[in-house]
Amino acid sequence: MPTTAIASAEVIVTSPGRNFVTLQITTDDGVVGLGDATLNGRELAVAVYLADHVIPLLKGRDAMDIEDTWQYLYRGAYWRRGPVTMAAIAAVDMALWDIKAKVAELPLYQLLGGRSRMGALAYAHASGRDTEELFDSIREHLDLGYRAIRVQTGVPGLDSVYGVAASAGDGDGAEDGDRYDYEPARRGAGGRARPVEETWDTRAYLRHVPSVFEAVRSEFGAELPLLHDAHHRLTPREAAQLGRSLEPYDLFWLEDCTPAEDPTALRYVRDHTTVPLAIGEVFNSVHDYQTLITERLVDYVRSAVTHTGGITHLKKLADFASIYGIKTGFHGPTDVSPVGQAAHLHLDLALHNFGIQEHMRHSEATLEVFRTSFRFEDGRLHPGERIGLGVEIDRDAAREHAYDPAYLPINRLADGTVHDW
Ligand code: KDG
Ligand code: MG
Repeated sequence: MPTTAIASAEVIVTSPGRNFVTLQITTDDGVVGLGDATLNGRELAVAVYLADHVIPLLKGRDAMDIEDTWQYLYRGAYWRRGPVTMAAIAAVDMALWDIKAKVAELPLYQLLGGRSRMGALAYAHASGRDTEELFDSIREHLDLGYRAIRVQTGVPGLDSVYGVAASAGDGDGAEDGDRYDYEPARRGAGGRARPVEETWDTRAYLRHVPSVFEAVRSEFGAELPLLHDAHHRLTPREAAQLGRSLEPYDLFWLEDCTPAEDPTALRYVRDHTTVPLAIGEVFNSVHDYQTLITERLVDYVRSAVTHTGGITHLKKLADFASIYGIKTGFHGPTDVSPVGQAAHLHLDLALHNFGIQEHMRHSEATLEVFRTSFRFEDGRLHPGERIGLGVEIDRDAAREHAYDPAYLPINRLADGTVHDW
């Protein structure tokens, strides 16, 4: 038996501001690896999948055999893909890469090919219910050092819009009195949480958004890279209209303009607008991208390591995309834990076709549980020089935060129909 045989594996569920699921794998000679398995709003499904169906298969396997373990868990399940399975495999995969890099006594990026750059250009989320709030938020992020900004805005006539900061202290995980610029999953003690229901009006949104980008460009100039997320809400025709109306403002990308499960929708969008397109945060396999990549229907692939089968699979996706000149823009919301974000940063340093990295700052409470060595300099993120992924979990701090059910909001149209968000 090699000393790198897996001795034990454990699922850690903790909720420092929001819920996280982490897999901790330990080898016979005591090397510990961490993997992120957080599936926002459906966290316990992955925790149970890991505990009941994956951990019993891991004991005794050589932690060094990462590709073989990936294929064993993926093909062995028979049921291919799906967010729960792929998040579970992702967590195992990340933990094994963490172990391998620790055994090699190297930061993980060295095993992924070494550095292609000194840091990963990161974009932050700025938002406001109106232009004044939005400008304040953009200025705040520029002052923090960000050099690329995602712009989300309230829409006249709509009470609230997903992704737009509102007041805090309302169970969203932000500190009392703070704004939050991340996408909330609403928490509720004792399992009483229910999704918030928001009303959506596409015509009002399509009328308003171009005027916001016009204002942002005239205030902040032509150079600042600007991004926008449409959260899968538009039909292909509406998305084409939005793309065209945003062309004068030179976006870095328009994200998730149509429902992601229909790749053919983007053919129509592509035919009608030159706005750069990004999609993929809800995908969980390289196969989800096959049409989009081979037909060059997108410019950026948006997967998260946590939801797309881990480092092994995300590297395959990035390499596949690179053949078509498509770049990465990995999904980095706060529901990807610091462990998952560390994996992104190591890939970002190493991959030749890196594009940009999403960065939503984790709360202080989260960073007391997950201790990172990240650096942020001149708008660029770096995972630090610790060996492995470079993240440690404080188990005592983790125990202080019990799981608290949380759900993403539901959108409804004025007639009551449930809509994409
Ligand atoms: O869990 C869902 C969030 O991660 C998602 O809404 C965030 O769209 C998002 C983004 O681009 O970060
Ligand atoms: Mg998004």
